[in-house]
Amino acid sequence: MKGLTLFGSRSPYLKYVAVVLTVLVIYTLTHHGATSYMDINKELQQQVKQPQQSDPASGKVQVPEQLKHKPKASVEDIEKFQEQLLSGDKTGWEATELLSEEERLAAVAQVKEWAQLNKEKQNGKDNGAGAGAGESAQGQSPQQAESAPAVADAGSASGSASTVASNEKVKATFVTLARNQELYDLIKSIRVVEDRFNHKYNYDWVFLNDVEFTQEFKDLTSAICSGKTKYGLIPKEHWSYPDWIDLNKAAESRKKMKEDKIIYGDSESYRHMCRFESGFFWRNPLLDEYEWYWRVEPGIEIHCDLNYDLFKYMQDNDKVYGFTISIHEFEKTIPTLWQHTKDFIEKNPQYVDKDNFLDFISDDGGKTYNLCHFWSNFEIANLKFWRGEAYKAYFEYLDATGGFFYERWGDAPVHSIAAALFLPKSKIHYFEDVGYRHHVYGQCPLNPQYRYEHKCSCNPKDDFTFRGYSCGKKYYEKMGLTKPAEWVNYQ
Ligand SMILES: Nc1nc2c(ncn2[C@@H]2O[C@H](COP(=O)(O)OP(=O)(O)O)[C@@H](O)[C@H]2O)c(=O)[nH]1
Ligand SMILES: [Mg+2]
Repeated sequence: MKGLTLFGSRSPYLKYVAVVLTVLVIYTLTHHGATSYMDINKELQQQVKQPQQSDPASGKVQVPEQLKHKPKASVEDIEKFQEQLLSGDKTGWEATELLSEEERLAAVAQVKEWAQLNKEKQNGKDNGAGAGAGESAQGQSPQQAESAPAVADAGSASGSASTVASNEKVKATFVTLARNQELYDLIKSIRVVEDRFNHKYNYDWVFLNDVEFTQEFKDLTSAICSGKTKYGLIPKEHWSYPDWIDLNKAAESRKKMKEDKIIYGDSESYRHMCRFESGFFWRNPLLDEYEWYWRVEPGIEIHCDLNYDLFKYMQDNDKVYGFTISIHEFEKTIPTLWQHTKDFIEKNPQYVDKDNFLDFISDDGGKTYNLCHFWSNFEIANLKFWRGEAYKAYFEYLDATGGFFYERWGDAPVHSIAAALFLPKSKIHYFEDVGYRHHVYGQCPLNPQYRYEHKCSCNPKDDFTFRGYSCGKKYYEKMGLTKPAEWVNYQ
């Protein structure tokens, strides 16, 4: 083998270089605390097991004890080790066999010189002179940056914002609207959300239903949730026909939509659900104490470990609305939604943010809606947005038209249009790092290193982001984001 030939040769120069390099490698490993590949792996495992903790004083995430650097080897330790190594003592390593006496003495002299230089540098630093000179840069080298996962680790991204982070606990909760008969699909979702995320943070969970939850529902969900659980019966006025709705007209519309084979076209309860999610869930008194929510539906999956606090990320980075999947709406469910939206805006131009994201939802400057929306079965958002004047006025305007019943407006396009128009686009956050699935559509982070490090269980071939029916490509383009390097293979 080539390597052996090299060591086996009598070329004094190469052997000498090999020994000096070995010395430097050993020094680097011991001096910087990361003692071996095995140790790094152990540390990574510990990191996963350890919940992130905030320093009450600064609010910053603390480094778990196990990850703090081990005591550094002193220059003296290394010198001693090298002298032993080069002395001809054969314990451990037999490199000296390769050296002539002359070469050995030259190597010893070299190590001594190096040790002396290091001591001088160290003394200089202790005296405050030349601090930082010769220090390795704190940031990533270009090479490291290149090999970093293409999926931004929002955890570390939020690190930059930790200077403005408050140490108050985020006022956040999960919220789930569900039927009693969905219990067994739901507990699978809760289990995976807990395992991938919430067992580290113990956020509360609010359950809402238009009928009383069964005792079994409460017992099982309470057993799985790590935070407090709360169960709410939706008041009638949030889940019924408003008095201005013509019930015959609504029934006619359902009949027609059924004939046209529109999904949920003939369902009354689906319409109540969409209207509730649009205009009322955030008014439920159980949510009053919270500022943030994460919506979870029965049957969803989370594919990857989430090793940072997503709520805190949203809060610290001044975000308002977070999503995972964006998709086109079925046009036949919302034939007049955009016209009503334009009418509302004409009457209330003050609500449209100057840095809005209209580009994402319209391809012709607002003339028509391109049907793109954020899929609302996953939402991490600030309740203040729905509680605010603009959204409340918008919802009430839409509700008065009867479109939730005469057509079949979904809460997803309603939420998305509002977020795109009333928020600056910088407040919308795409959780590209959250592996997620609902029904047939899913998101699977495309970067293999990310999937490996976050123990993802998804197949990137199932990622929907860049497929034709998705709005993912448009989102990246209109938000000015760089697509993951792998995207071309998953269109
Ligand atoms: N309590 C209650 N929850 C409902 C009802 N219909 C739908 N949901 C919930 O509303 C959410 C969306 O409904 P789903 O059937 O999943 O609609 P899809 O995701 O659009 O297919 C889910 O969390 C359901 O559990 C209903 O009639 N009563
Ligand atoms: Mg669903």
